[in-house]
Amino acid sequence: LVILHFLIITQLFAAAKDDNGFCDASAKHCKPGSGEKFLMYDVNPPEGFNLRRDVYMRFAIMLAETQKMGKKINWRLVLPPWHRLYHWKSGLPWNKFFDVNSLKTYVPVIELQEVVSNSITPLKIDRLYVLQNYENAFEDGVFHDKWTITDDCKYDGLFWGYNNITVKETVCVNFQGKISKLWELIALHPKDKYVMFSHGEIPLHTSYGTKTYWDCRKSMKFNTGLVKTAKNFILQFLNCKIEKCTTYLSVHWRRRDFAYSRGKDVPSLQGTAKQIDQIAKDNVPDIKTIFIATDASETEVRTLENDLKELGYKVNFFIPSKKELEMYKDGGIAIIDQVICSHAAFFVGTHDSTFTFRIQEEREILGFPSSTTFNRLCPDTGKCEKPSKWTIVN
Ligand code: GFB
Repeated sequence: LVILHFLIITQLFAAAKDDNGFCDASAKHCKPGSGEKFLMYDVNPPEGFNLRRDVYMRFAIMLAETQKMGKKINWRLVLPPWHRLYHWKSGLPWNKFFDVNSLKTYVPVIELQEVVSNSITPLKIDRLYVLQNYENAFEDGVFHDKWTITDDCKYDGLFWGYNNITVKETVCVNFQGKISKLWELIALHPKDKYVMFSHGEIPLHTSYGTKTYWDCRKSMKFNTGLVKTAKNFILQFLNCKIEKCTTYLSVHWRRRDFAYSRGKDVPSLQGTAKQIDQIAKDNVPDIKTIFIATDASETEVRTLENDLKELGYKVNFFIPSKKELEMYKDGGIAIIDQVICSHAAFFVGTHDSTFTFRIQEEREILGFPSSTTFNRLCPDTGKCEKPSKWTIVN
């Protein structure tokens, strides 16, 4: 195993030398055509924004960790546009939502549209690895990290709607285990310059919850315009101008598909206000201002708002103007909701929602006590497991 690992790393560095020219971590000195290589990936189309953020971290860490192992290697991670998300309508670059310069402090990244526009000819991906799960993940009752090249798969993506991207060779791979194992596939063809993995959600984190994970997570700062809009709202409606507010309680109330497909994990519409009231009384009895982030329908929103008002609360939602919606899109509005939730004195989320997880991480980065962060709405009756606490490691 050690020999195999050595061979792979040697091949990778040999390939890097062939191409001469390296990216530094900030990717400022990595000009197109200078020999850099591009690592591309996509995610199963039905997956939402916040799981995709997690998949980004897996790839970013995969690259950063390899860079740390010794010499610099000249790979850049290509940021896949937010294309045709199930919950959103349009495909957008990362800079709409994130501070891409901050991402670059962790690993060299580049927007896909830059790669495409920097390429003189239509972009031809050297190898597209279509990842798929094994039929039986627990052969002999054990989950082993492994991959097998097969001859049966279908690429179900659309290259993010770009019709000038093509592929030289498609390789079908059954894959399970840690993402760092993808280097073994890349090493099979060390001369490849553009390598893409489809179904990037299949490989697992190498270091979930570790310092490495949090270093990467901290670099995922939001677009400054979105943060500014959220902070203006907090100042104007929630009466707070500091990072750790003491003036309001926030709730992420996930509805839509969760309301019907996860009824056992979430409260009923009628039960929600009563539960928020109890949580507020038990934890922040002096607070009478509530901020609600939600994907609920207009009718559900009005019902909850009225119920909470009857219980004596001032209720706030971020309702974008037409211009703001046009400018920020659904994704930007979701981020503004997350930022507002993350600064509250106390936060209550929805069980198993990645939208909630990302708010909890943001609060860990801001330094809130974890008792004010890892809280959830419960079903009206029955069991209600406490949320796992993924606390920050500095
Ligand atoms: O982000 P996400 O993966 O979280 O998907 P889950 C939910 C999407 O719904 C978000 C919208 O990206 C938003 O567009 N959304 C949800 C919200 N809550 C809010 C909110 O409070 N405010 C705003 N503005 N928008 C996953 C789904 O959802 O759950 C998968 O993405 C699947 O498709 C899975 O359904 C079960 O992890 O909550």
